[in-house]
Amino acid sequence: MNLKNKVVQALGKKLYFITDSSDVDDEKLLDTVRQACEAGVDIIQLREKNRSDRSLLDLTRKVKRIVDEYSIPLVVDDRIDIAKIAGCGVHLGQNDIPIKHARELLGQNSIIGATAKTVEQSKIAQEEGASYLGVGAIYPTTTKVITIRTSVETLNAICDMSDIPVFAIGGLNVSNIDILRKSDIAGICVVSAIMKAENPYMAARELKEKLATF
Ligand code: TZP
Ligand code: MG
Repeated sequence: MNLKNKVVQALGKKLYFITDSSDVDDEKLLDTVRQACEAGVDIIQLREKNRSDRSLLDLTRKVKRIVDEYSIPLVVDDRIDIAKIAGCGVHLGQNDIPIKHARELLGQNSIIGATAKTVEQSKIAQEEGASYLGVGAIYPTTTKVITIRTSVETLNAICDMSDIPVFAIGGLNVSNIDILRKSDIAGICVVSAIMKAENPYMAARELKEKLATF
């Protein structure tokens, strides 16, 4: 077993929460972020597609203040500039600035995540200095995103070649993650399973508890 898997085994699978405030106001979004932190999510991504630069920066700073209280890392989707100003990490897709340039701009200590759907994309992201990979969509998703499905077989192949943590994403919830039991993932990413839950705290707790049995 390599070092990555030893660390995952020792610490348990992680729960990575991604925001989407398309249907909620900022007050509700910040409350959901706090509930997710209270429930013990391991990392949070601010994924907000329809905001002005200023509004996104303000929101990132507000979310950063909350996650800092819990020592939970924050990454912002797409925006290396906002990440640099707000002092958080960044998550980049295949159409965003390449990982190597983000690494040059943000330095060695920043979290830089990469979306990868194939073994080839995963290799490149890793070689360019990605901190982790987000792989999916494992299931169809109701979240607004342009994506294609990734099979569990491809996910497993990516896990096998990867020395950095691999997170599965896409349509995952407490009822369907058993499909990933045998995968060497670092954890799972969810948007709607927490964002759209009536009780985000309980939803995150249930996911954490289930992941603890993996
Ligand atoms: N990338 C692939 S699927 C997805 C992203 C951002 C959305 C996941 O959202 P949900 O609600 O957990 O399916
Ligand atoms: Mg992107």
